[in-house]
Amino acid sequence: MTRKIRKILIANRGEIAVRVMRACRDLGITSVAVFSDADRSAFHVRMADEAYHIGPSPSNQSYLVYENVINAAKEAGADAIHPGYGFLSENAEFAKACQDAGLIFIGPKPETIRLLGDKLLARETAVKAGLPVTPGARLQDHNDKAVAALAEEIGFPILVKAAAGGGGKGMRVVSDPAEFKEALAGAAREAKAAFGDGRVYIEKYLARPRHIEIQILCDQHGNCIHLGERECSIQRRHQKVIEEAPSAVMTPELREKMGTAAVNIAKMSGYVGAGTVEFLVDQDMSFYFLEVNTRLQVEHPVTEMVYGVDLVAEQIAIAEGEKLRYKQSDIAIRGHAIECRIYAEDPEEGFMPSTGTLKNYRIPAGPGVRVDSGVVIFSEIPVFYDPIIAKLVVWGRDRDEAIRRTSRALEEYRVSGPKTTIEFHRAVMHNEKFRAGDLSTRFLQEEYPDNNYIVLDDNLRMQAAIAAALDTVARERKVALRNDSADSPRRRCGWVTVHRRRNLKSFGGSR
Ligand code: MV4
Repeated sequence: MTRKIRKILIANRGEIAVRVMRACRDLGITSVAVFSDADRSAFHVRMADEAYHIGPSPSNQSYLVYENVINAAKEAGADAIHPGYGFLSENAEFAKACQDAGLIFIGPKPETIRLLGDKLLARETAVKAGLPVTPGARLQDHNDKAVAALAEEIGFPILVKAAAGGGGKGMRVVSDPAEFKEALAGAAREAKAAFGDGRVYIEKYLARPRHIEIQILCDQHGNCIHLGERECSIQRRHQKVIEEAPSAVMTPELREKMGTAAVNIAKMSGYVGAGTVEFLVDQDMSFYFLEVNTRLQVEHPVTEMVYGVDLVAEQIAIAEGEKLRYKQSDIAIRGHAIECRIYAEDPEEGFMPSTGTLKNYRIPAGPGVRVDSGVVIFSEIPVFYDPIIAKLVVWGRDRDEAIRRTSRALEEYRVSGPKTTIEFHRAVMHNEKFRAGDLSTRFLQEEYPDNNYIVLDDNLRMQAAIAAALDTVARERKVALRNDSADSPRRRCGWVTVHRRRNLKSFGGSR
């Protein structure tokens, strides 16, 4: 059964709301924004065809109040709701409420969201579907002597995880058997407080894995394909910072194996829509199922760029009941893409959110460059939400070209007002381990232990010295213009020497 979608309400804000609206416009679908008090004149509101106010600034009084969102959709006469990421995107109750209101929820079925949202049930589904998992177990009774025996059998270090967890909450690493009981109780208590669900389980702890995830697309007719992997190891405090596709260590054989595994758990769970299957990959390239994200992810554009697929357009087609337009054999990778998440955070102050007005904002462009921005010049960055302001996504023929173009694009980016992570990304693009593709989830901790990423390498030190010298000379001769306003002293590299020539012949043309 197919049902044409004419109007979509986007239950989100910022760059992802804008991203979904662009797909709507490409498809001739009317887009409806929702907004809180703080977002009255936000970019996503200006980009929409229509907009509805849904409450005060705090998200638990606006973007998270699903009755308000559904009422707006009904009032607008929308056919469907796209939840973006975060907010209500993985809320099974919300997906069900959409269904009950006669609205298409652009995502998996409520039952699938519920099943995979429970990390323990997801793990058990993965086992049933034949996916490798790290040695581990469900725990019935924490005081059971068998539990201690089980831990010994698995071997330390052991990781205690919360069934309701995600994003690292309710996790405990245990290296010493003596600390085991206390860790179990602590994790259970924390999980109970955070999620109202104190169930925990244990797994063998991998100390220095990569985080690699597989993108999947499944239609309502039982067809399911994968679109390769994204390498997401560069993260801090469970927040991804840089992602890329493909992974520098991937082989076609391993991609095929991991992709098939992802498709298998999708089929086992009755998956419909776009989704992501996360894996940990060990130094010896063994991979282990981690969890399934039942939403469009922040980092989806790197997959779009290397596979030439519009994932949001595919989500919409799937929601309309269309059959997948691609067979697995149609999916071919081309080149390399890197995403830098541009956060309004101050790397020099421990990545504290930095709010205020964007007094200057100029985004890069040129070959291979895509910027998914949620803001424009003079936008206000509110304190209430995730501080992501844009994603810089860059394509190259190979990883090396993608890195060089990313560096160039980062140089071109201009932001004044709030502090951003742009400088931080510039440092990583010059990092030798990064350039070698030598990554793990501990990359940032190991490379920048005190957040002191502003360690100039020889090349940058030289550039800075030359720029400082030129600066002095330029000031004396009064022939230099600063090419843009920027707050960082490192941007002295961006001074331009302007040669003014007195005796230029006029060619008669007007300028
Ligand atoms: C692990 C692990 C090592 N061993 N499981 C972190 C969040 C949650 N989704 C699962 N996580 C991990 N599970 C085992 N058996 C290490 C992590 C982990 C991690 C995983 C992906 C990306 C970043 C991470 C940062 C710290 C820990």
